[in-house]
Amino acid sequence: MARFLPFPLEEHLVPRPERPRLASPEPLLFLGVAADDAPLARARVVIIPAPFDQTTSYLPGTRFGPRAILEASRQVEFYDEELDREPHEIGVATLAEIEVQPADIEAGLRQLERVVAEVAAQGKIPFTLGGEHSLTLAPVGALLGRYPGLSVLQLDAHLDLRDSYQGTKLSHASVMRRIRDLGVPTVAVGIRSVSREEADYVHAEKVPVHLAREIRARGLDVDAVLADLGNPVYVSVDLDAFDPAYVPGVGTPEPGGLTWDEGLRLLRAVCERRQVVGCDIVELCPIPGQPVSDFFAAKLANKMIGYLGLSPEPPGRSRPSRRGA
Ligand SMILES: [Mn+2]
Repeated sequence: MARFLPFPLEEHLVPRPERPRLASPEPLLFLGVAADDAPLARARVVIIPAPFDQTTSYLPGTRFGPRAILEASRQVEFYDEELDREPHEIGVATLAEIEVQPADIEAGLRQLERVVAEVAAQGKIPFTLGGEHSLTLAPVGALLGRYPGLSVLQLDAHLDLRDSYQGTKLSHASVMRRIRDLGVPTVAVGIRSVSREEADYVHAEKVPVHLAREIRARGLDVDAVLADLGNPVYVSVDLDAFDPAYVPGVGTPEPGGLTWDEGLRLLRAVCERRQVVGCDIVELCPIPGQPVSDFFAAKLANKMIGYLGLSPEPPGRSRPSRRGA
């Protein structure tokens, strides 16, 4: 027995490997275009990732939305065959993610509002990637100061016109009510989920609503939507406006939604015929292992940037002189 002892246990340990250094995460940039190639100074569109996820009521996970869109955007083709151009050539810069406080929605909204206000002050178009829909209050609030005649085009399955939901007035289910409280007219397209309270509000306030059911029955009447819209316009795209067959990864999926082509036709028309001064794509709730929704959102963002290139420029924007000062 004795010959087995003593046995220095240390010799029996697996030698400690050299721990490989973790690569520090690269900042995610839209389309993967390097910051040197897309400087903020030359950007007409500024991407603002905003991972809000505090009031999601069905499926949480929208905090992962912005990162998933930026990841997927690296696979989006630069060239757009519809427009015969590369949309990013108008200048696209990507900012760092907005810091969101889990227990303080208002702090995150204030930060987003400040960032959007600064982007707009520089004559650029703020393009927020969500994140849950409650975030839209911040960019609309920020832009309202610059554009008093602002109106909002909302693509959505839900009206989001509840006075409050689950105890908060800042819920994603109340965001359009808060925006209308600011005196901003809203036009809703793709709606197919309505509460009794919202139906009563729509009738009392004469909110223009283009129901998905009517769009399915008679086709999408782009002229009718535009006739309801003022100028300039903020465009808020809740991905659940589209049918979940196209984009299942959303916080609150609803059957019977818009097609990809209907959405594009409407977005192109509003960019061509109105001054679009800001926009967002919200409510992406990525499904692990199933990137179709992430890619849908990323490609939609790139299409939207292409259409923004067709939109009249905001007043006061000075193009950098090629000859210099
Ligand atoms: Mn919705």
